[in-house]
Amino acid sequence: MISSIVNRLLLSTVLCGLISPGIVSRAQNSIDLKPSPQALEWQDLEFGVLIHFGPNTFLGKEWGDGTARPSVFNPTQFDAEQWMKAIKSAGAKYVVMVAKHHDGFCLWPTEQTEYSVKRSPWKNGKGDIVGEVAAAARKYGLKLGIYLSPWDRHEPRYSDSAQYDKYYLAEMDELIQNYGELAEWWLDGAGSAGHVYNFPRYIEELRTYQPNTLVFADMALFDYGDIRWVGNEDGTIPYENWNVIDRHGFLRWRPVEADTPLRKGHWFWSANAEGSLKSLPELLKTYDETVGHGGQLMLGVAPDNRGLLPDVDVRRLEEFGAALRERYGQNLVMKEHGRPGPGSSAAFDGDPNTFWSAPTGSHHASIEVDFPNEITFDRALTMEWLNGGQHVERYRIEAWNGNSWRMVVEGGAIGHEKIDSFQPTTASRIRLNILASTPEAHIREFQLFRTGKHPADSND
Ligand code: FUL
Repeated sequence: MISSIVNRLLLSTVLCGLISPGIVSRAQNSIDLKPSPQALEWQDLEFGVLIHFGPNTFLGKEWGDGTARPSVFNPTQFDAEQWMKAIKSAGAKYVVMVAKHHDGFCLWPTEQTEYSVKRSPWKNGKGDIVGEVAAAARKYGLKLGIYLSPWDRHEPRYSDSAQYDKYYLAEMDELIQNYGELAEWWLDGAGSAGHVYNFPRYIEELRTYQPNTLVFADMALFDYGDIRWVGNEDGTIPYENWNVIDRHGFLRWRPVEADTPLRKGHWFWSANAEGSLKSLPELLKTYDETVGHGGQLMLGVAPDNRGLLPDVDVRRLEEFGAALRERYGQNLVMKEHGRPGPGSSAAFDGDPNTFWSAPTGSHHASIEVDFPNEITFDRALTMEWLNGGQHVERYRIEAWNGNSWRMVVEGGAIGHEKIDSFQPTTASRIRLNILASTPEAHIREFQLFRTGKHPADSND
């Protein structure tokens, strides 16, 4: 934290030094940066699912080398609605479909190559996986995103950057013009070291047809994606998590997404890998360490060679959704008739569309809720209203013990959402004490729960 404050001061000083005294201007620093409306909308989605399906599914591979014959692609029971139903049951809000993985095989009937579903036996070459997924996602109220791998191990033009840029752009044109509104464009960095892509041109094309789509990218691949990769596939976002970061000399609001597969080590389905399915406690821990650290969870699911999500995966997704609803569906502030202190009801109303604001320009403030009867709670969920920027740097959750405020838990950044878990605490007065914010804190929600599950139990 200290280092982040020092960095901000240093940056402001450096930038101010560049401005001549006569110019009335304000140096840009991280607290001045605000998210776009598109970024805010995307951050509210919180939980997405990434779908891998293709020749690899039929060959038990993770990375195809581009030599698989299209004839291997033949799902006999393909049903995109079965996928969406299961994904929806987990509580996800959007899906990202891998339209082309590194093997170069296209899951829509593209005009740009013969290496696609058109040459497969599936639906006699008349099928369109991307189209069916897009329709099913819409039917189930899920937003759609697309992953189009830059690295292409099949396409001969890949060895010529300029030629390949044209090819990628033409593929992209089909995907951004024919499948409705896209929430996210996924640029996977794998395999691309040393290859030069014309990303500014790709983004220009994307923005022309899809002005509201956010671009996900590893910063090592592409300097100015809208969403940053967390840097691991373990399903954890290191805490603290700040939305504004500077990588190549300019600050940007760039929220983080953590992608992790439902089956450990498997983005694609392969036979006899049920043992790698993550357990429910593992998934809940992942949720708390991604969404609960103010970022996005992107969970990978893999339909099998029938074209269906395997039954065990479907059940695990359903259990995950049910457990999340059980854990975070019963806010004690509402259920136990908590009475917010003066002026703070917007933070306690269970409605993330309203927010409480600390006095303008303040750096600390607190909000309190008291209950007609004592409550026992062991988890808290706090959300910052980010439209004005990310402000909270340090806070405590405290309980009144009859004489004084006792600390329950202490944290740094809040951001979109912070989940805290602690030993059960019983009290009738509880407060969120903002110890430091730059400038004033804006709190959308402060919720309390009794779950009976703690980090130490996570792997039971
Ligand atoms: C990685 C890829 O190499 C994996 O195959 C998978 O697509 C994952 C989501 O991203 O970089």
